[in-house]
Amino acid sequence: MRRGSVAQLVAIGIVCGGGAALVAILIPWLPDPASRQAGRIDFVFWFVTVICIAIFALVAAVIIYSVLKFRAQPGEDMDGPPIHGNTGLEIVWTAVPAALVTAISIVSAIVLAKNDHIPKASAAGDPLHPLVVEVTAQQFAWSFKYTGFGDLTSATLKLPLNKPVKLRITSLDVNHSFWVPEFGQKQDAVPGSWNNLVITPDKNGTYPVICTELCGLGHALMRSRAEVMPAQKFLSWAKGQQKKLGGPAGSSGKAVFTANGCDSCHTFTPAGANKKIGPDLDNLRQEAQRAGQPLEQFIRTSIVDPNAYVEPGFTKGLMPTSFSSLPKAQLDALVSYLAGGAKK
Ligand code: HEC
Ligand SMILES: [Cu+2]
Repeated sequence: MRRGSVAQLVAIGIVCGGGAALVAILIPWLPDPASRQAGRIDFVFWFVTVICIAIFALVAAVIIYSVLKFRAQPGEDMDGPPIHGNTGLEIVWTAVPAALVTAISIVSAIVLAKNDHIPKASAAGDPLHPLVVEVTAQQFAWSFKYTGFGDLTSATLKLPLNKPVKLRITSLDVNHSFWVPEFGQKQDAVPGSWNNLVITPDKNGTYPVICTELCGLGHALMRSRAEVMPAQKFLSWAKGQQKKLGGPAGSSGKAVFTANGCDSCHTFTPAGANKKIGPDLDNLRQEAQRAGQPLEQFIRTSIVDPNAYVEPGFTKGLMPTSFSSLPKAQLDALVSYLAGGAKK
């Protein structure tokens, strides 16, 4: 092969590889990672992407060069020269991909093992190392329970910065899947089993929690938030929340309301809630009348057995049925809070 042809081949390869690299770099395919695990996964993505771009550049260069150079001239109708295999070339194009695929497997295996591993705590007795959170999915809501904090529950996933968190994920009904794009990993929520996911958030902020398994009518609404905050702030939130939820009935109703994510579907002015997926709870008095039930009884039944009476114009089965397992004191507090706030 003449030197001029090699230069042309290389030039075409650089143009193709450069174009592919720009597509990879300039388009924001993935959100910025907000956990150590996502950072490692990003590294694997780039490792594979660089290899792919190099191979693409090589293949594209050879194809484009051949199409331009060896095209049949007008009027030329001869067969090309007969070609036998090229042993050297065949060894190279078998050995190089084998080495690359092996390298990708090794890098991926290391990252997977690291991502599942919870390192030892630097200080003994750190209550946040690791923090265990039970994640319960159900049509169509998430709930997060902090077993180390008296089974405190929350409708949003609050997490301390730079602490490894062990999520134990399950479902009460059908298959769901837990996903925070910025944390980089998904994990199935399967009824009857507990699946683990380790996350070490390393950036303060609020990120979406998304269900990524088509789970029924309200699947697209099955969202929550993950809030990453400094460890100290997390501790004072957890302790304050424990106190509020355990407080005397009436004073804790609002805490129960937000801790269970009622505000993610309902409007209720005293709690500052303004969502429209469920009926407006400011109008509970008229709604109870329409259902022909006393106010408090109507509210209680609606919470523990939402499908017993379905407000006209709203979809049956959207409101989670798991609130029947709320501790009695919390349920009482919630009912009197809602009854007290319902407009006359
Ligand atoms: C995923 C969305 C969602 C969540 C979360 C949710 N609800 Fe509902 N809720 C609904 C829908 C939809 C209805 C209407 C259909 C029905 O009655 O089942 C409803 C109905 C109700 C009703 C009856 C109102 C009426 O006019 O019939 C009450 C009371 C109520 N919810 C209270 C609550 C409370 C308290 C919580 C938190 C513990 C809560 N809801 C959480 C969606 C939700
Ligand atoms: Cu779901």
